[in-house]
Amino acid sequence: MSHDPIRKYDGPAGGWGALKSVARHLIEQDIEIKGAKTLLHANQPDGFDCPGCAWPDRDHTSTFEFCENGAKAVAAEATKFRAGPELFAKYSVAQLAEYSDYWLEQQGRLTTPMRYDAATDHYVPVSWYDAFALIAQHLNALPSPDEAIFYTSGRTSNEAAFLYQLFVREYGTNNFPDCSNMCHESSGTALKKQIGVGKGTVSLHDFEKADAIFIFGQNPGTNHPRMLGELREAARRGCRIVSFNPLRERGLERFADPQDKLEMMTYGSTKISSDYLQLKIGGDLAAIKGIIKHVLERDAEALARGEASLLDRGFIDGHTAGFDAFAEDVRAEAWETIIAESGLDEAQIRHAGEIYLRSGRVIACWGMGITQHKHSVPTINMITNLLLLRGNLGREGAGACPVRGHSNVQGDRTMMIYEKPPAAFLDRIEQVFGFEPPRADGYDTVGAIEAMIEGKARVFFAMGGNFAIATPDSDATARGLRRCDLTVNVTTKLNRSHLVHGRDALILPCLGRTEIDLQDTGPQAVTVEDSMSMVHLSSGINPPASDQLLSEPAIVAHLANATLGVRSKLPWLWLVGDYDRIRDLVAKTFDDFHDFNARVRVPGGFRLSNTARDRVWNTPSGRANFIAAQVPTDNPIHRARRMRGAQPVFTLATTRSHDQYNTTVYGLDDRYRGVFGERRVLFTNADDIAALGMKAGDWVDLESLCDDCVRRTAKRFLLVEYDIPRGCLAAYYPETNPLVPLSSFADESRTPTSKSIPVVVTPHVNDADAPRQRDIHASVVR
Ligand SMILES: Nc1nc2c(c(=O)[nH]1)N[C@H]1C(S)=C(S)[C@@H](COP(=O)(O)OP(=O)(O)OC[C@H]3O[C@@H](n4cnc5c(=O)[nH]c(N)nc54)[C@H](O)[C@@H]3O)O[C@H]1N2
Ligand SMILES: Nc1nc2c(c(=O)[nH]1)N[C@H]1C(S)=C(S)[C@@H](COP(=O)(O)OP(=O)(O)OC[C@H]3O[C@@H](n4cnc5c(=O)[nH]c(N)nc54)[C@H](O)[C@@H]3O)O[C@H]1N2
Ligand SMILES: [Mo]
Repeated sequence: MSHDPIRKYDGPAGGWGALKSVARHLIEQDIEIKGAKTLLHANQPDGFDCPGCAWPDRDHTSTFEFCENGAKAVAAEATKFRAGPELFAKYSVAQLAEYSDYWLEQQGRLTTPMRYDAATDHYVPVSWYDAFALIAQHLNALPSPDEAIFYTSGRTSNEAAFLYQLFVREYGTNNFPDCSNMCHESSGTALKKQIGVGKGTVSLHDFEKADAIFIFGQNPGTNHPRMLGELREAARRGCRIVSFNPLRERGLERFADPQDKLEMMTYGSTKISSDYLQLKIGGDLAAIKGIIKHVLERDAEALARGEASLLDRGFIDGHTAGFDAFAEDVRAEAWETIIAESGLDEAQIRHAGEIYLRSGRVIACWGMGITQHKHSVPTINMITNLLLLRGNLGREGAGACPVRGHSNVQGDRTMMIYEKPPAAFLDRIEQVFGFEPPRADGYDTVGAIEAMIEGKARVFFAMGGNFAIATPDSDATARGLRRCDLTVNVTTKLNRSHLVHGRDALILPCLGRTEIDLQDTGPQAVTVEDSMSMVHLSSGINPPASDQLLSEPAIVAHLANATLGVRSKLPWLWLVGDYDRIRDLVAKTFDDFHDFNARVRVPGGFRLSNTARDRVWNTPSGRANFIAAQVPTDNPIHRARRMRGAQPVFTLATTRSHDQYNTTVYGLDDRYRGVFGERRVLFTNADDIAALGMKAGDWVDLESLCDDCVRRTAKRFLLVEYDIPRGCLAAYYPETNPLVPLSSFADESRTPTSKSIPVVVTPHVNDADAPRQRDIHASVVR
């Protein structure tokens, strides 16, 4: 059957499949020659930072590192296609909304500022001058600056982010929801209170020295393909790689490096994970606590035999607090609970514990499989507890590695795109810039949606991203956005957020990373910070997609100028004439950025300080904290199961396919998972399919369960048999975002629980609610 969307994929990750896929994407975007040249400048000293992901590269000076998904991100930006005024003249907003996210993306780069015209339901061209005047008029008419919201996605450069937060704070609010709120907020929250810094502690060098790498809830084959290169090297020298993932992910199993001629010629590959633990969705806290329980039991036995402790007692005594209470809590947790909640058996957990004990240096990596649950913060605390036991923090070859998503999401936060700015930073702003910044905390992503729904926020401005569908509870978010007086999106490509808009709406097209950014004093470079705190320059090499595009820093400067005028303390337009001037202000604001312009020009850039890495603990106790946590047995999933009795309630994790970048759908395949030409799939255990009385290939509807009694459904998904534990399901985001309740988020970090949604599965009913379309690949908001 040639149209069957499900075909088993037997190859490794990478390999010829990756090369073929890149060639196809370049051809599809009609950019064979320019595209190939563009690719050679990704992550080069004189080139641009790859807009794909935040994984670092060797000193940012290495020879070209091949990355299939980086290539797709570059191709998507360098495309020949244009979404210009003709497109908007041809289609009304209502008509555009009928098309899928994939189709919207395929229209190409935005070329012209556009303003929504309610009379015709079309976007029409607007001058930059009028666009800024309109925003200024709305902002200045608000009774309070706190009624405006300023979202940021993670591609924004340090320079743009710094100016943006400065403008917004001078305007008068800390309403900075950002994509981080939905991403690694749980990591920042957990690490900050535990080790005093909210970032990872490792560098690439540590990957060369580690004896074991534990990977929790991350799919590097798709989302951080360059990480596979490091893992491959590590595996080859005998480092144990232990993966914790409910799904079998090909990239964690085998990888063929397209740069290795022998591996390619012989169709060979390298085994990545030495051990693969298929735990239940949300089972990580239990599994890690079990590993720790094993370690403590073995340590007690060793001590009883009169042998040396298996823990790093010197480190625990000299650097940590709370060990005794923590150990007591671990001992009190029953193995039965650990086994039931992790979905692993005792032998598997003890086996992982043995690997940990036998490895001198251990790195723990994690991704969205860890951060998007109700209990994400304690889970990350548990990962860190595990590291602390044997001093696996702040020394070579060991440490914590939350693998960041967007290419500058970490830098944006460093620049204080943050709704809860610390007082010391605000004091510094006041001292350096002479205005009084607002002191009250602002809205995060969930808070911003609630405020819009309640009418407490009336202007929504987005620096990048796709707020309408990246956020939880798509219908609720749409209601909020539609209540606004004005919605503005600074973006490169047409997306759903342009179509779910306020009474007034603007689309402001900006330059991408790959493009030459020409200002008064010549072409400009921007800076970004990768997942391991390295800051380096990025300069575009392609001519802009249209001569009407402005850079993000220029957009902020013009907006500030239009809104604040003579009220402002800053010479906005002068600042963007030369980005060195912006970097000088960054240097004055953050001590870590001293001599910014000089240091960032050293090839490879520089690394920001990280106190935890130096074993200095910026916590109230002055020490690294062991933090005890119960294995949760009363989460929304447990409650939903109790309520439903006999009807099976599944735990749904929403995840990325191989052909997407968050809400950007590049293609309809998910090669490594064997899915082709279809996105509405539901990965399900074969026994669960049988127990439902259904068969693979049937279409089903999903309804999520939440105690707020709102009915949330997502319709028409194809049942696909997959190697995943019973009771667990996986499907793609953003199609499943309507199922994530706005009120369901992680404790402390408020990250939406998009990896653990309680759902029931029923046969598909073809009613008016099902995605109609032109488009089965579905707009999630209609
Ligand atoms: N090509 C590409 N690259 C990307 C992105 C993209 O969309 N496309 N997105 C970027 C962004 S912003 C981010 S944040 C990162 C995201 O990169 P990842 O962190 O890899 O994100 P996901 O694909 O959402 O899923 C992660 C993995 O978690 C597993 N998982 C689900 N639930 C659980 C659980 O309870 N426990 C465990 N242990 N595992 C679980 C899933 O099976 C999946 O393998 O990638 C970045 N890079
Ligand atoms: N259910 C579920 N929901 C999730 C997640 C999940 O795993 N499951 N993951 C969450 C995570 S980790 C994240 S980070 C968020 C992502 O949320 P966002 O960051 O809001 O979404 P993206 O899809 O990355 O944004 C894509 C859009 O950014 C614009 N863009 C691209 N490049 C540029 C640029 O250089 N400048 C500007 N101004 N715009 C640009 C394009 O117009 C494109 O349409 O989604 C979150 N939502
Ligand atoms: Mo992310």
